[in-house]
Amino acid sequence: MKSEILRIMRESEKGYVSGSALCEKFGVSRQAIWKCITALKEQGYEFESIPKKGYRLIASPDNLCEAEISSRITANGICRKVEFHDSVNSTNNRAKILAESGAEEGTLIVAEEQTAGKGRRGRGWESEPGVGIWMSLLLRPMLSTDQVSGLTLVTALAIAKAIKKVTKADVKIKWPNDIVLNGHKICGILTEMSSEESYIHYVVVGIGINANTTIFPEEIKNIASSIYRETGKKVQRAVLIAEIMDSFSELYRIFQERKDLSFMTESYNSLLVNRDKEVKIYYGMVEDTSDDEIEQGIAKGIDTTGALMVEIQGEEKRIISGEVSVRGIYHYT
Ligand code: BT5
Repeated sequence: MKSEILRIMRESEKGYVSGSALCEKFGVSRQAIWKCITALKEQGYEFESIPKKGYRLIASPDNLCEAEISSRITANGICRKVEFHDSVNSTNNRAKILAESGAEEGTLIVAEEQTAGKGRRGRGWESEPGVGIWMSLLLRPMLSTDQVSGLTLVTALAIAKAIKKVTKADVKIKWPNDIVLNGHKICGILTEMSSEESYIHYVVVGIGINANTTIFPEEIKNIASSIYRETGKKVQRAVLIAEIMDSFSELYRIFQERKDLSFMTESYNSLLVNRDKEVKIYYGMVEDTSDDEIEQGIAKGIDTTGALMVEIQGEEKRIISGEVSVRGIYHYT
């Protein structure tokens, strides 16, 4: 009921919603509505209440909770259900458990803190509470297994568009799974799949965004940053989550229809941070691999399958994600 009350208040044109209208809508007593409003106030929401007019929402805190997120999610988009945790080991792990027990596509797991956030290939992901967006979306896509890596690119573009819309920040994409701002990593994506031969049981798309982080651990302080650190403006995390769900819904629908990325290669490539720049390709995925495992070339952009085209000694080579790590020559990007 809390998320519905918030949604109704946000959508109400004049801003005021009468207590009796809420009672009627939910079929409950005034006392029950008042209790709900009091609980919301305790969570940091501020309401103005005027006799005969009703309640008006005047401020929402940046606290993540099920009601705050659900009340902002668009009804006909991909996200059907939000499960919120104060703390969880990894939202991807939680999403996988739910997927195994039959949870529907569009289940979104969001956590305030992850105690064992994961990056790719066993790497860790710093997920301190109160400042980030740590979430995973469960998908049951109508795609073949070799098209699934495209979902990471679809997600990256959706996130970049949403961050641009909400914050106006000039974010870029580092192929295949990072979003960068001013050359620093502000977001990473971890896509995991469960499949059998060519049949996909489910895909979990994990998204980690440093929204309002101010301090990073020593090991990542040179590469990582947050939207807040780069723009000086705090992000209301639930607003950004809802915007990401909106932009993802649209791109995901088209990708499933077309089965390739031709519809978005242009917009993706226009945001590619190392387009037309020199990159090193590390075939061992680690940056201290021997010289014969490294190639150098000019990144040209993605093709319709999502592979990165790199010009190496005059020839274009398709680099497939999952096999390599691509870095700039002098810098993380
Ligand atoms: C990624 O891996 O970038 C994927 C990160 C996905 C995190 C989300 S959070 C919600 C969901 N649940 C999870 O458990 N995971 C997903 P990769 O490209 O392998 O990058 C990992 C590397 O990024 C680490 O080895 C660090 O160097 C760096 N790193 C760790 N934490 C970071 C942070 N908060 N911000 C920026 N960089 C970080």
